[in-house]
Amino acid sequence: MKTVRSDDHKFHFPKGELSGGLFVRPFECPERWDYIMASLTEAGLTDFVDPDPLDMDLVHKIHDANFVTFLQTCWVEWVADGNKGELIPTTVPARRMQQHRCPNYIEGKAGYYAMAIETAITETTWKAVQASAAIAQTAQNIVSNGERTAFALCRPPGHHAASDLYGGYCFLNNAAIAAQGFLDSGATKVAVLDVDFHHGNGTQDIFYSREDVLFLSLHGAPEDCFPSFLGYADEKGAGDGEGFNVNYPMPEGTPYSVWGEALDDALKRIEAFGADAVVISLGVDTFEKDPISFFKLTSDDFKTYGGRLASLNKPTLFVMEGGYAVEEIGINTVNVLTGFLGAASGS
Ligand code: SP5
Ligand code: ZN
Repeated sequence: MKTVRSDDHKFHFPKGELSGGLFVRPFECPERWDYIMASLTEAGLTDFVDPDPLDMDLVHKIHDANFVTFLQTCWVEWVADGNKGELIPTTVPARRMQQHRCPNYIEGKAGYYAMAIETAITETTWKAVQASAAIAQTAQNIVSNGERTAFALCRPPGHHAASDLYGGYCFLNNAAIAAQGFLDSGATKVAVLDVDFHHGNGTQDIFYSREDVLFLSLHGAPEDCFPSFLGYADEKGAGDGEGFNVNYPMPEGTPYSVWGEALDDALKRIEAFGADAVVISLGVDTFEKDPISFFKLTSDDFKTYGGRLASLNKPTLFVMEGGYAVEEIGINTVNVLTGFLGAASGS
């Protein structure tokens, strides 16, 4: 299987993340990429490919034009306003405020576009964000052109980014861009299965009113963890999209025996939907030792469920999302992929 990757991920590395009342070294750090690359190499998955240039028309099918302009220009405006540190907003549109009026000044604009404020933006963030989205798009093209599977080694991740929202370490929604790419390349129905520990609020929101993309997410219950304000089981889609959004919120301590049952249900629904292609939002922060999450999957469980994903027998694109137990992120990610490849070749 091909892995699409780029050294440009290194251009996004803020010094700080707001966490526990401190400005800490970000959990979403460049070494995550290094460990994944090392484990891919060790497993013999060395078919590495550079991304093609980013197709901005495709990005604009998923993201609001003013939001994209904000990402492109925010750093220059932030510095021009006399700010010395990394870009983090202090005010956000909360209940009964004017949440649809974007301020003119940069700190207000950043708050307008933020869904969380832990995520700092730096001078070179946009460069990394573009490469990450290009990786997803290139890997999607590889699968659309006939490969059974491909791995988009995206960094920064994307599933918390909505049409006009960034945060949760995400800026452009790589998985959503790939799903749209599949449709534009001839697929009629695409399923996005989000197995990151956190609810894929951005992907859900982007496709909430659409029947051509089935979104399913297995995650920590929103009343107990990030992103806190979306991901309940009764969010089932709206309008034409009604019935095409499926959430599996689960409590603290959830082991694979329970998580795997939710996965089986999700796989049945993808089958019944008749997806032509499947995008896996692959976060490995469901791992028992993840520092910011609370599920209890073991490294072996990742291999097991990789095999389950292959049983769908559909063109499958893996898009990297979260995972913060840095020393084990490589082995856990590669276990999903080798689990998939082992079962795929056996079927
Ligand atoms: C892509 C992805 O996985 N994004 C996750 C973003 C989570 N950011 C905020 C998490 C706050 C967690 N606080 C945990 C404190 C643990 N003691
Ligand atoms: Zn996550």
